[in-house]
Amino acid sequence: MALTTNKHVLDWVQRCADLCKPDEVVWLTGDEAELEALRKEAVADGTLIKLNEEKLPGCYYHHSNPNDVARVEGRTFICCRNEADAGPTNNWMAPDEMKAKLRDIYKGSMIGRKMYVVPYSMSVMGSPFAKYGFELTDSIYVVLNMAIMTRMGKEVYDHLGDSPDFIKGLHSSADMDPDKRYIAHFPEENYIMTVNSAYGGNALQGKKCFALRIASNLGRAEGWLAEHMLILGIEKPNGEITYVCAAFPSACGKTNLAMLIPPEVYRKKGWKCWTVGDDIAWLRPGPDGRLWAVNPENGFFGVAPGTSMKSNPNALESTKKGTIFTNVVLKPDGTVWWEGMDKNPPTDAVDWKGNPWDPASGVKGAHPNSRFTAPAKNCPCISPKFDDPQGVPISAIIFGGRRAGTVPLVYQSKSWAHGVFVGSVMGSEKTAAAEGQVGELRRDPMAMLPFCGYHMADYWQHWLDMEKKIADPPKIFNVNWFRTDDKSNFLWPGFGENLRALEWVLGRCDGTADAVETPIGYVPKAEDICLEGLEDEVSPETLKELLRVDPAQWKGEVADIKAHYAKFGDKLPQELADCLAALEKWVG
Ligand code: OXD
Ligand code: MN
Repeated sequence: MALTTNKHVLDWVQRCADLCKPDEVVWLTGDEAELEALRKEAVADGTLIKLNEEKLPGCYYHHSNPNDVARVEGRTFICCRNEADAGPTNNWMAPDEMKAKLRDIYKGSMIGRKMYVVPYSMSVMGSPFAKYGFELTDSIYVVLNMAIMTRMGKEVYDHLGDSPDFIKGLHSSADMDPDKRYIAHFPEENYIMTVNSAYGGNALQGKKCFALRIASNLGRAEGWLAEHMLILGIEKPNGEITYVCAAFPSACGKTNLAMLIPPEVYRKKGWKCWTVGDDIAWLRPGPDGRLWAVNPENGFFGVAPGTSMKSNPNALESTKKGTIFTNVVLKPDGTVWWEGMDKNPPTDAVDWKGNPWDPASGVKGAHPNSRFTAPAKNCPCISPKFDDPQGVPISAIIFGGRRAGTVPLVYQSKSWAHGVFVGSVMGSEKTAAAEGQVGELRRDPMAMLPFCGYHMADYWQHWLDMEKKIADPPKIFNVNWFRTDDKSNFLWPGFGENLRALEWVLGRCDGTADAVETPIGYVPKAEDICLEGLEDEVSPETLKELLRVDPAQWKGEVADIKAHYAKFGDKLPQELADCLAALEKWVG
């Protein structure tokens, strides 16, 4: 039975049902009894495997279709009326053309299935940040993941009332044909259509589709920012908590930073870290002139391989209850394993494809992009402000990437506009885990390359314009944990030790830390970074090397930034061109 009298919702759901022809339309409430019945149904039809209730209470396992294991950037489209508005970094298709294509695929795709109506809110319901959406889907797996990743529930109808102000989303698993897989966004209609994939980043529409691609458009129109950023609270020994946001391309340790554990010497002094978000931040100017952030999500969709008690105990702990594991190794005792969890691969286990797995075979048991979908509340260091409808005030925005040379451990931009420049040119060198040549540099502005729902140069202009709306803006920094020596050894230990660089960031925010001004920005002097307890691993000479700004290396950087900017033609904001010109003048 429909749970609303909202005509806009009812008409649209009816139109989708007429097209997809499900046997039944199920209006979900998000109540626990209903979700439990869906879990049972999913176990009965083989979609989910119930895991060991004693060791992993409320946890389930899912094998995906082997052809459906990751985001598909080549099949992700921004369908705005003018191609020029999508910009050079997005795939574009005219809305009518995409809809005609999709109509053929959706037509009758739910015959013999149910269509679930999932009401959900991104961020706490009723918060000034909250945005409401519906995902219509034929996949119980998608429903149960959405129930973890978003605030799902019938309360959405009360908050929405009769308003047409909601994000529409249609999803069908159809027949999982990868050649007919589409992740389509219609920002002018607040509409998301995804088909032939059930993978999180494609099909859990609240995440990348809504909270980044559609929300980046909403933010531009309404004067806020939707960013691919973690949110971390850092508590000093005096109890004061400072919040920072950080954006990194993949494979740069974003989840580890979001759940950072301070080094022992810091812990003993009373430093603590609090996770507000691990992937997405919505940022709005507050009445106090500061920039305030919420994490619009309610769970973590984390990469499993490499997550261990050593690398990220908080992430691992988050997966101990109420979690859905996808494409990891399934152990005979109904628990899970993945490469990098520990050094004891299980015997008699089943690999991500569902086949018996021999760890000695040399073949990986878990897919490299296998995932856990875990409730954020499980995280031992979840911030007490996680559910605060007002969010948290942000003191620093941190950009970063994986760079073997050139970019120092940490530096501060000279101004907001210069910080936008720093974000617009950030990039990362490819690791063996990514497609392409190892070491090849991919520029990934603000880590938004696959997620900005409109022209990237307009997005930079929006960032520049935001300065006028924030009387007391966060300071903007860049970090690089990955600088190496000439034998390719990392110079910096990373992980919890990164707090040492963050301490300098906090010191710059409250005016207590010193720096030297260089042409790239403010860089700490070696003595400004605390090495207490780390003396055996990082010598003062190594730290100097980590902080070195070498004009010869920056000359190559400037040439590469020029090529990157050339893609944006005359849309490139003048302030960013000026920042590049200043660097060019320096390197000669
Ligand atoms: C993610 C991503 O899964 O950025 O968060 O791809
Ligand atoms: Mn992400």
